Amino acid sequence: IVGGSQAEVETQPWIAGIFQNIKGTDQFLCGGSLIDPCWVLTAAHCFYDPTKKQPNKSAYKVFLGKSVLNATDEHEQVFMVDEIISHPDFTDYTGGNDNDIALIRIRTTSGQCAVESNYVRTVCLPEKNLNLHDNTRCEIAGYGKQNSSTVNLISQDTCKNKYYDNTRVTDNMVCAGDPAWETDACKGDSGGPMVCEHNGRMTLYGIVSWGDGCAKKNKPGVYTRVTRYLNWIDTNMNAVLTKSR
Ligand code: 4AZ
Repeated sequence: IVGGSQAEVETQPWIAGIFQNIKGTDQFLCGGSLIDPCWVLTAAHCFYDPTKKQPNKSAYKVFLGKSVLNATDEHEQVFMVDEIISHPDFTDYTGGNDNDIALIRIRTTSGQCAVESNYVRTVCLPEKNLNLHDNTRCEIAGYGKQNSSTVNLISQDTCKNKYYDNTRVTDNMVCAGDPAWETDACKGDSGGPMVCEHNGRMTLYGIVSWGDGCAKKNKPGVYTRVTRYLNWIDTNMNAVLTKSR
């Protein structure tokens, strides 16, 4: 996050940190959001590797309840990954990052999912046709330097036709930015949540996906529009349930 402020994990207790083991060391890869005790929603581009058909599940670890990146937090919970489901129509960077969404199922070594606490909690998914007003203030969080901030939703028309070119921003995306362009999601925040308050609940409205740079004038952050994937999420979570029984 650029231009944000320090945040404790209690203010965004659904935020997940996804790490990848590279040559024996765990490196931070992406953020994510806990949507069910056993499932984290993140961005497909986090796992995109044109040289591999399937990511190597055993290389990843997921942390919940963690306020700081490089130290053990007494409230953290750590998990292995037993499923990574990237959207089959994800178009990668060259295709514009459309359908940038992935589900990962988490398990402790003893087979448990997340345990709710003040530090670990699921976030609500939006209702089906939720279309929040332009300028709605939303919160973004990540494990970047300063890790929480607010941005305003930007109209689809303005984002498509004024800030980016019309073909890059699809209806599966939603743009958000700071009116002064001082704060934004940035490298390392990918996959993490953009939550907006709706009917008194913090609702997962976007997933950090892409943007032209960070906090650049007229170049808002672009987020995966979660409302477009509610059926996909449901179907895939249930398919895995059925498979493992
Ligand atoms: C990135 O590289 C990235 N300003 C994430 C978000 C944005 C730009 C880049 C949006 O992960």
